[in-house]
Amino acid sequence: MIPRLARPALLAAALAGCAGAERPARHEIAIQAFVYQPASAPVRPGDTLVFVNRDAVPHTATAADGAWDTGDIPANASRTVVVGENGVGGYKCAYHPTMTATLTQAR
Ligand SMILES: [Cu+2]
Repeated sequence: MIPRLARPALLAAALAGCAGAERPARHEIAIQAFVYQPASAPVRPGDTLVFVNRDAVPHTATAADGAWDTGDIPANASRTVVVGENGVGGYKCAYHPTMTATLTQAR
């Protein structure tokens, strides 16, 4: 038999394990020197992406398939998007085609 005092700890551990798998995550992606950092981020639907532009010029983060778009991210500003059901794939800056990065399926 499990001692009474152990039960809350076991329950908390079980809930923490569950929450770790399902709670939406927040991913900060910096844009610095015309590069997305990190260039590849593992995400799940419902996760939040925060793009922080540390350059002196505006950028965007625009899905290659057009599914989502931050719109303009002014210098030293940030924009937030929520990952959709089919949110994985490449994205780029609408102004600077060499700026590319990828969202991958988190496991
Ligand atoms: Cu750009």
